[in-house]
Amino acid sequence: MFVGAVLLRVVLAPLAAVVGVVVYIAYKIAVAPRLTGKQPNKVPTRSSKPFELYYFHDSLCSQKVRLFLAEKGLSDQVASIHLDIGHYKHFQHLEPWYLAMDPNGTVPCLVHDAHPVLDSTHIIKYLDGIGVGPMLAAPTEWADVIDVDTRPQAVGACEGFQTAVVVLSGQILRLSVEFFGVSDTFFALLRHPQPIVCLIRIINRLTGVHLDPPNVEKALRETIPQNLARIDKALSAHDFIAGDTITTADIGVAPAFMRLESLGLLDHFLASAPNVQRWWVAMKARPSFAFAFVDPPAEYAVEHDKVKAGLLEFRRKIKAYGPFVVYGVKPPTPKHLL
Ligand SMILES: N[C@@H](CCC(=O)N[C@@H](CS)C(=O)NCC(=O)O)C(=O)O
Repeated sequence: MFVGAVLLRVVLAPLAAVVGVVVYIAYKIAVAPRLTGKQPNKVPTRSSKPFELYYFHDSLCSQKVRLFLAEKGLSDQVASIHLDIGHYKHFQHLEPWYLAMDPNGTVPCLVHDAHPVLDSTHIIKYLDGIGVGPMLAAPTEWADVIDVDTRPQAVGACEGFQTAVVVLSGQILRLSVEFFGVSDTFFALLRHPQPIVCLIRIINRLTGVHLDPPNVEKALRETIPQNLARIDKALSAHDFIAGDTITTADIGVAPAFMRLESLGLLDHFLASAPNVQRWWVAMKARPSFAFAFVDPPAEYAVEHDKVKAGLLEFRRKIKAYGPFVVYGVKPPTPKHLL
């Protein structure tokens, strides 16, 4: 009797509570909505320009929108407002005034005529729909490569080209946590009003979940090579991914290519993709790149230099040992040994 009661109190009850919490969290993650599109609420504006873009300079989603704005010929009509999303300790995207505009607490957010438009894929669709500049929409068959899905379920399954690049970029998040302090990062992330989002970001940033070995292996061996092969095939027939002119297919993936380049991984992946190599040289020469890929504001120069030095060291290792060794993943068996 006594043993049974002790067992119930000390083992079974806490175990049931833990299982309950885990099931609840898993359920919340599975059904988590994604806030997208034009929001009904009006927000205070900060400039007289028609568009305001809240962005972080090294966010793939922000770079995609900046590239798109420049290709539309709208760069002069945009007021750019840089937010530190915690890489330099400020976590401005979690401040109440920003969360009132974007309850996701993510960048980018475009404000057009005082209305916030959320999510990079929806921002570019929205801008294509308001009749300014050239139409840039790619055929729907390219929709999966354009999207940057950072929701936990997508990252967890390493779905899609850009998500796989986000997985390999966990390295950059590690650098920022390493440089700017674990406890500061932890307490800052607690500020997010949605407990689930808050928990996931803490796990991601502090434990490097993005660098989960099976996920990294899938990114290196499958998701990225397969998508590059598909893009290379498309580029064998024309100058741009979806035809003879630039579209959101090219704009959508370009930041992921830039990220692979800054991690020192691009040469590895492009070795067997000659058409992508040619396309990438031509893409980088476009004037829109100067608007899209920028340094952070001068106040972050010292921190930015530290991150740059960390990346340089990471690239050196990739060059010396190759991505499989550096990410701790078993290399694929050479074809002749299969
Ligand atoms: N699907 C969204 C994803 C937005 C997103 O996750 N943005 C990242 C930067 S690329 C962010 O703001 N992260 C904030 C954080 O990790 O705390 C989009 O395409 O805009």
